[in-house]
Amino acid sequence: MAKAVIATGEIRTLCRQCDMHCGIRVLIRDSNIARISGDPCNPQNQGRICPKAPAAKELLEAPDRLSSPLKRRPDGSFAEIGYTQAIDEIAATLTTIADASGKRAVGVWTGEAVGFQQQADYARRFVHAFGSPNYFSAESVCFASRYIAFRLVQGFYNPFADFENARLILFWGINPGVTHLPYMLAVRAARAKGARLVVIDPRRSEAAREADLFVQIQPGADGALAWGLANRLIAWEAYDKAFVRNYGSGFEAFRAHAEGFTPERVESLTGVTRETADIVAKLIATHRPRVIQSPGISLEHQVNGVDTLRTIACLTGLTGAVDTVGGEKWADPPSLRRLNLYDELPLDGEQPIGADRFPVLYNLRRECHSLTAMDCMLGRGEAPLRGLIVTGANPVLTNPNTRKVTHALQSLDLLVVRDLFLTPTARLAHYVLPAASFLERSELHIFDQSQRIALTNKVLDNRDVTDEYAFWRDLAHRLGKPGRYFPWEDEEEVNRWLLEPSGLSLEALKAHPEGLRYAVYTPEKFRTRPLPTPSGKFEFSSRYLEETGYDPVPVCRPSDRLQEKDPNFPFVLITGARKSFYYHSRYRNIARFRKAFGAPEVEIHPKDADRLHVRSGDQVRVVSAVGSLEIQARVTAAEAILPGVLQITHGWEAANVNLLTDDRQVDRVSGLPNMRRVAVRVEKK
Ligand SMILES: Nc1nc2c(c(=O)[nH]1)N[C@H]1C(S)=C(S)[C@@H](COP(=O)(O)OP(=O)(O)OC[C@H]3O[C@@H](n4cnc5c(=O)[nH]c(N)nc54)[C@H](O)[C@@H]3O)O[C@H]1N2
Ligand SMILES: Nc1nc2c(c(=O)[nH]1)N[C@H]1C(S)=C(S)[C@@H](COP(=O)(O)OP(=O)(O)OC[C@H]3O[C@@H](n4cnc5c(=O)[nH]c(N)nc54)[C@H](O)[C@@H]3O)O[C@H]1N2
Ligand code: SF4
Ligand SMILES: [Mo]
Repeated sequence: MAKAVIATGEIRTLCRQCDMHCGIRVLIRDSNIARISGDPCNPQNQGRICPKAPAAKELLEAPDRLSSPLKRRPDGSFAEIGYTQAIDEIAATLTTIADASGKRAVGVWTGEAVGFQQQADYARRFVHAFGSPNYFSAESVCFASRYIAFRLVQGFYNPFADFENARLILFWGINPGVTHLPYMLAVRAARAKGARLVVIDPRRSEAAREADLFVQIQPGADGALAWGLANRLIAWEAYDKAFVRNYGSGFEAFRAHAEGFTPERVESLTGVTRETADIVAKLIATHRPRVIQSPGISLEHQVNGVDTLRTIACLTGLTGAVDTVGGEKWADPPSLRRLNLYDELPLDGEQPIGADRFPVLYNLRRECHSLTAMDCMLGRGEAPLRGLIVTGANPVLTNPNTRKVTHALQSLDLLVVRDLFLTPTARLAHYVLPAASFLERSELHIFDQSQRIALTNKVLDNRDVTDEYAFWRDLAHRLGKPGRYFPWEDEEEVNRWLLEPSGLSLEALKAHPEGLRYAVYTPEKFRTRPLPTPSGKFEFSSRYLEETGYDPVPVCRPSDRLQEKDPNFPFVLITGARKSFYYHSRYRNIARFRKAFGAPEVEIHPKDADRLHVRSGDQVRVVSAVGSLEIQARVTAAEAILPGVLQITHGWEAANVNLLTDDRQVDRVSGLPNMRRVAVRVEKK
């Protein structure tokens, strides 16, 4: 049972149900959470929160929340088991697997719920200490393409948009009112001061409804549009020549490739009229350098994602918005200790899964390719993967080709899942361990935008669960040797150790849940130090990629063209457009949410619906080359989606769209799967 760490009062902390980490206030009465509201003192969200923040109370107190470790019986049912016994048995099986198939037959997998920073690093540290390079994460179906593209072009992977001072903001398939609320608040403030907003999306998203200009593009055609904009800026000589000359490399090759993207060709590749594309190019030319290119996940869920994102990253160079006020700023990282062990304990000679196929992913991110892991589990891959510990992820609902994912996980000798609930992934596990939620642990968070570090305050003590640190520590200690890599008693000790070089104390951070500034932003750092790219320059063309066997200039491939329709699969399906109430597979067990947004549905244009004699509420079957599912139709307004394009949000067990997505259609550089341009047909039931 969970009990608040104080009997009555208010605890200020951060919501960690998405990567925005908004400030929240948790009101405690009689040792229970009474209410969760926004924290007006937090500069990031200024008191505003999305519906998921107050719902954390219902989520953590949900009747189906796991309260005991479970072990699967041979008949598939689960029996409760003591935590120590579970750790003993898991450690013994890991040792058996390592003895039989080598240490790298063991892997760990972290998901969105523990992703990005400290919590994921515990898992990395564990598997590395164990002696295996096989670390997988949700990032290889999330932002790995953007990370790779921006690091290769600019050196910094995640420049943060200075919305406040921008004059023009381009949203490339991002819908932040739903997905990154604090960003949209900043955009609205900028627009109140006169900034323009252009939204590029095949659907008239919430963001598109607020935009000055909505550019309705065919799914997967963003690379061609970006090249078209580069073509115009170069032809009009309306780009930052001084930046390109002094800090760029490979521009001539880039310019030569841009020449091929004439307005006529771009119109035929994107479905965007040349007049509209010209308006966008003119807006950029007028407002540069205070122009922001903000790409969303849709550009990554494409087979040409890295190159599309490299082209967009290059536009920032053309506009001179690199590390500038009103453009895309680069944050300095804080001085913190690192939990990963790559420097201390190199795993030379250990071949990580997928590193041969996707060397750039491994070299830049030190993470393995999770889709290739499925083949390894099925005995069809380059090496055996026999044991896997999954935490904070639900790959059965979130990874492409669910049938294959399910078979792969079922074929393991050991699957351990740490979660709050018995999810479809957990139901396949040999052991399920109840995990601490974000209010039941304490961790550091970096806000790069404002260069602040914050610490989340633990709100609840819950003896039924273990936090991420305690779990990896216990398992490492039980395994003997790796125990020395987990010397800290608890996460508070870890936090103190991580903070030491920063000069900030844990006590000071506890007193300031909104965070403390660790550095002041200095613009245009490239003037005084080389860019952190291989050449030290802004790379319009990448020699590193060429040497690794890829195109040096970001190429817009024919596969990016409006695909020639296979008559069997005439529709293009976008998957995963987010809804504000849900987060991937989470929150479907909150009754209030299901009432507000009940059933999974396929969005369809009225013309297509008419042709198929489908009405809103009808059940239809959607079929791809990989699988099929039954789902309810919702006929949209005429301008809400392009004809021939459908949309299904992922994360529903009842109509799991990843039954349709294909794990073989991947980006050549990053290995990220195509989730936004899936060829399907619709059959009326
Ligand atoms: N409420 C909520 N918030 C979330 C999440 C969640 O599940 N729920 N998930 C979080 C995570 S992990 C991520 S990665 C982010 C994603 O954040 P976003 O990128 O904002 O997310 P999406 O809603 O998937 O996509 C935004 C828009 O892209 C459009 N789109 C689809 N295909 C294309 C295309 O080919 N080109 C263009 N230009 N647009 C296209 C869709 O129609 C959609 O309106 O959201 C985060 N925030
Ligand atoms: N078709 C399609 N599929 C997609 C996408 C898409 O757009 N289309 N988007 C992809 C993207 S961008 C991403 S990031 C992935 C996300 O993929 P996942 O990370 O697999 O997604 P979640 O559903 O968020 O899974 C998180 C799990 O962690 C549990 N959990 C919650 N809090 C905690 C905690 O504090 N500790 C632990 N240990 N567990 C916790 C939740 O109950 C849930 O089961 O999905 C991808 N899948
Ligand atoms: S946007 Fe919503 S879920 Fe994300 S941190 Fe803010 S309040 Fe929490
Ligand atoms: Mo994501």
